[in-house]
Amino acid sequence: MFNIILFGPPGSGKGTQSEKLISAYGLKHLSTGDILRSEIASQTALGLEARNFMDKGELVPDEVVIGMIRSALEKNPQAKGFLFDGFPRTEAQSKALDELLKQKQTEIGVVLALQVSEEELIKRLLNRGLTSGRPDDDNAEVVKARIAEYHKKTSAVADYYRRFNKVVNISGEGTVEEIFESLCAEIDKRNMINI
Ligand code: B4P
Repeated sequence: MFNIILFGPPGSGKGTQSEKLISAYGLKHLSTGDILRSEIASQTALGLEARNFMDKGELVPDEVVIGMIRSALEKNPQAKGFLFDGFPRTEAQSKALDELLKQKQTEIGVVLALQVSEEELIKRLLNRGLTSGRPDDDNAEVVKARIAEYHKKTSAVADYYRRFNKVVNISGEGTVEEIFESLCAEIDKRNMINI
């Protein structure tokens, strides 16, 4: 099994690149943002709770997202590897993920960290807000709150995995294809042949 975390601030291209990576490598895509949006669309209790946080640009509580990932891992015993997109977002989520993977006798192979300037992030998210219908994208204050939340809680995830030498920084500026090639080069170096 080879498991990847695609890491970066909101708007850095995680969702965009994940789509390409899962089809190139046959990994199972686990995006906590996508799962939460689908819970909101189905108006489940979890979705209604999550919405209160997401609409303000805040992170959803750790126990909620960790529970979602635990059940997604259980539902996919045959996966040859997972691509985690938007998870983990706190140090507590990172530790919980390591524990869940350990129970499956596997681990994170690499954390690919997309680097994008704050100006570009704001531009991309507000631009997506024009068409996405996502309430967290169409308001500059909420977009800024998401970026502040990233600095306050999520950047610690990269620090955590750096202790295990698992983090590789990748420029997230340029064309989608150029960034995809840089990501693939790092994955290929790490022997995806093993999966
Ligand atoms: P996510 O769904 O993870 O949203 P995101 O970080 O904003 O999206 P992403 O980074 O994938 O977007 P992309 O760059 O692809 O989270 C949403 C919310 O859910 C969070 O704020 C939080 O409340 C909650 N949540 C999710 N996971 C959680 C967790 N683990 N714990 C707690 N809360 C959690 O796309 C951005 C735009 O850039 C797109 O329009 C795209 O077309 C464009 N773009 C991409 N690449 C580009 C490029 N190279 N050049 C120009 N534009 C580009």
